[in-house]
Amino acid sequence: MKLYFLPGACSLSPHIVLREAGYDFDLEQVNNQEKKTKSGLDYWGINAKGQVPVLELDNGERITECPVILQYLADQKPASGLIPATGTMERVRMQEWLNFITSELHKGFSPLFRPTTPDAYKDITKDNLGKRFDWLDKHLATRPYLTGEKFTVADAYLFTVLRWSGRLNIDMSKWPNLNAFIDRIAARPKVHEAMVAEGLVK
Ligand SMILES: N[C@@H](CCC(=O)N[C@@H](CS)C(=O)NCC(=O)O)C(=O)O
Repeated sequence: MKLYFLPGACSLSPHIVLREAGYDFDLEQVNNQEKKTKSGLDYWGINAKGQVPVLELDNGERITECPVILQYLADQKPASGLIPATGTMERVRMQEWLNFITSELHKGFSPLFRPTTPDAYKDITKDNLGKRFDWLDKHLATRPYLTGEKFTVADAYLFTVLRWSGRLNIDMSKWPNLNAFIDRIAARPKVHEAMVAEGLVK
């Protein structure tokens, strides 16, 4: 399979999961300005939504949307323990996390990346994110990972979006448990490998 990605973007989360689950996979970097892949393909032809991530299966079928790709990857490798089984209450809780991360955090950050967003709106956006961070910080005060003692796909996704605070100069000192979470996930060997492969760290 192949993952289309932008370095450090939300596509880092399926990239981490591909490595954590032990997949054999290819990576193809996308140039977001030109909407071209590194090998020269028109990215609009890969994903008509123009966004990463796209997971291309060996049969050519393509899957989009972070939470869906994460669930697909983990479901194909149940032994990896990266997601609870479908139909269980634990899976419902996992879906709550993925939905929260995608709608409240991932898309909560998006206006901060747009050069056209007015400063006043950026301030409101940061306030809103701060409220979510307050709650998350309390949650992570008593457990190392979102659902308890085990790393899951939700942690890969949360780590990916929380990393953006550094790029956006959001002062995270108010949320020590979020900082500890970021450090804990970054220290995982497969996460480090993914970040090296995307050129985010040496
Ligand atoms: N709903 C999509 C959103 C994906 C998304 O926001 N991708 C961003 C990077 S984090 C992107 O490709 N942005 C480039 C663009 O929109 O032109 C998902 O969950 O996968």
